[in-house]
Amino acid sequence: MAEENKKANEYGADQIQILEGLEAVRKRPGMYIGSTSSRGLHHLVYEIVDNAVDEALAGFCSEIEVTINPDNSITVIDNGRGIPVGINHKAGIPAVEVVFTILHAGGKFGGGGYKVSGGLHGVGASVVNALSDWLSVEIRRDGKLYEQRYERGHTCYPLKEIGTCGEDESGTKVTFKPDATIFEDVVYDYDTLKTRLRETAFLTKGLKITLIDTREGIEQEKSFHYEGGIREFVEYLNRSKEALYPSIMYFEGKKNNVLVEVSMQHNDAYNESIYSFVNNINTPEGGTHLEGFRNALTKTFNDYARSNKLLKDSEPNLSGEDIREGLTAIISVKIEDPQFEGQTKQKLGNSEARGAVSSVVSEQLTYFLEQNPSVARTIVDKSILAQRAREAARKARDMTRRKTALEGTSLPGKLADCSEKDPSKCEIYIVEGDSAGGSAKTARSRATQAILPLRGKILNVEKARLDRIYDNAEIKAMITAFGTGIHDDFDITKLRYDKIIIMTDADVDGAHIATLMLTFIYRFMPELIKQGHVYLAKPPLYKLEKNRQIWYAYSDEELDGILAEVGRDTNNKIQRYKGLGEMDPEQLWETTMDPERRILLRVNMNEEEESEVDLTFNTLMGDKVEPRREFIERNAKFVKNLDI
Ligand code: 28G
Repeated sequence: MAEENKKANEYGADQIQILEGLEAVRKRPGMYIGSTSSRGLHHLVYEIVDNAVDEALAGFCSEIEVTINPDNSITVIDNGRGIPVGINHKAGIPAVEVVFTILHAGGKFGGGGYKVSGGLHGVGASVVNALSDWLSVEIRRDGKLYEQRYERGHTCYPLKEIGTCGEDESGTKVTFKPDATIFEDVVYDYDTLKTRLRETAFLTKGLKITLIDTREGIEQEKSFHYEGGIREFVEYLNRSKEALYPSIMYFEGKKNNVLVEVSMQHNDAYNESIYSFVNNINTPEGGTHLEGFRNALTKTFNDYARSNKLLKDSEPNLSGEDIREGLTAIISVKIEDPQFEGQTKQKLGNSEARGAVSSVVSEQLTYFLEQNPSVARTIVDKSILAQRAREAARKARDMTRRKTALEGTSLPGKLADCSEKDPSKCEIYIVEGDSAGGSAKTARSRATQAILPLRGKILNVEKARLDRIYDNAEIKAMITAFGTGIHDDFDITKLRYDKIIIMTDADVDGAHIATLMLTFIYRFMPELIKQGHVYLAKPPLYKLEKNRQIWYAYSDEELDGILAEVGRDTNNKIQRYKGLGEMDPEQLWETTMDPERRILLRVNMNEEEESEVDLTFNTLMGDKVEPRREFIERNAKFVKNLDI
C-alpha cells in the first residue's frame, strides 16, 4: 500500500491530540468505562476481548485465550489476522498504534460488518491503554513478529520487528496491567470473567474461548466452545429445570440489515428468563428487539390456538405473559448503528430491529408450530393454565385489596409488632419456627423490634403459580407486615421497618429456608434488597464456658481463636448450637438480636452478571464486637444464580 511507505511525521498536531485524548480518559475514567470499581476493572478485559471477537465475527479468528497473570495483569491472545502494522496515512503511525493510542468514538470500524464493541462503553483498546500502568502488543503477520509497548497510554518506542513467525501463523497478543492509581481494586475475579466469557462464547457460535488463572494457589482454567451458539445457551439456562418438550427452537434471519437470532424453550417453572443482546452486548432493559419478539410470540400463538380450535371463540386471547410463563429465551441481534436509550443507555432504540425480529420470529415460529403440533399443543395448554391461574390470582388480590380498604391495614395475627411508629427506627425479625419465635418475642427490645414467626419451610415461589403464592399464609403475613405491597403495587415509602432480618438456624435447613425467603423477596419486592433493607441474622455456632465465663463463637475459626487464648483444657465446656431453639431468650438476645453485639449480613444484589443473579453478603457487626471476629462469610457469595 502506498500509505504504508509514507514517512511518519515526527511530532505533529495529531500526536498532541492523541495525548490530550488519552489524558481526558485518565482524568475522567468513569465517562469511558462506567466506573473505576471492580466492574470497570473487569470491563478492560471485555474491551480487549471484544476486539478479538470482532475478528472472529469477521471470520478470521477461531480461538481466544485470556490469562490472569500472577501480578493481576491480563494477557489476551487471538489467532486472527493480527492488527495491521502498516502506516496509517491519516495519523502517520502504524495502524496498530492508532488502535492503541487514538481515542475512538466507538461504533463501526469501517470495511463492513458489525463492530460488536459498540454498546454502552464500546470505547476500544486506547481507553484500556490509557488506564493501564503498561500495555504491550505482539502481532504475528506475514511471517514476522512485531511488538510495541505503552505506559499509561504513552508510546515507549516505535513498533519493533522482533522476530519471525510461521508464514501461515497470525494473530494478536495483548498484555496489560491496570493502573492501580486509577482503579479502586486491581484484583481480578476469575468467576466474574468466567461468566462473561461463557456468555460471549454462547453468542459467537464456533468460537473457542479459554480462561486461565495462573495466580498461585488458585490456578484453574476453563474453555468455552459452543457449536450450537445460543441454542446451547438456552440448554445451559434450562440445565437444572425440567423442559416442557425436547426441542429448542431456533430462528435466524436477516431483515432491514438487522441480523436476528432467537432460541427458546419452555420449562415447567413459572418465571420467564429472556435475555436480549445487541452486537453481543447484554440489554437488560430490552428495547425494540425484545418488543418485536414479544409481539410476534403473542400474535403467533394466538393465531395458532384459534385456527386449531385450542381456544374457543368465546374465550379471550392468551396474554403475552401467559405464553411466556416458564419461557427461557435468547434474542440476539446484530445491527450496524445501534442506538441506546433510557437512563442507563442499555435499551435498544432502533425501530428497524422491532420489525426484523418480529417478522423472523412470526414466520419461522408459525412454520415450527405447524411442523411440531404436539409441542404447540403443550405450550398452548400451559398458557391456558397460566391464564386461569392469573385470573384466580387477580381475584385473590382484589379480595385482599378490598379487605385492607375495609378493615384498614390488618396486621397478621402472629406478628408481635414494635411500639415505635417511625419506620426508620424499626426492624422486623422473620424467625424460623414457632419456638424460636417465642424466644425471640421474649428476648426482643419491644420498642423497635418486631417478630414474625413463620412455620417450617415457606413456599418456593419459583415452583408455584401466582394464585397459590397469594394464598400462602406465610407469604401473606410477610406482605402485610412489610407494608410495601408487591410487584406493580410496590411502594417503598410504605415500608414499615428499616431492617428486615431473616433469622434461621445455622444449619443446612436454616440456609435453605433463608434462601426461600430471599427468593420470595427478590421476585416480589427486589427493591428491598437493592436498597439494602434485607439482612440475615448470624447466630453463634458454639458456646464456650470456662470458670463461669462465657464466650460465643460464630465460626470454627473463631472457636479456635478463643481456645488458643483461653487454653485448651478440661475445664472447657463447649456447646455446639444445633438451632435457635437451644438458646434461651437471654442468650438469643446477647448473641443474635442485641444491636450492640449481634452480627448482621446485609444481602446485596450484584447486577453486573445479568444472567446470573447474585446475592452477596456484607457483614455488619454490632459496635462492641471485638475486631478479632473476622468472618470468612464476609464476602461469601450466597445465592449464586437463583434460577438453579
Ligand atoms: C488479542 C487481543 C485483542 C484484532 C484485528 C485484525 C484487524 C484489525 C484487529 O483491523 C481495523 C483496519 C485497517 C485501520 C483487519 C487485520 C483487516 C485486515 C485486521 C485484537 C483499522 C483494525 N487485517 N485483530 N483489527 N483497521 N485483535 N485482539 O484486538 O485500517 S484487532
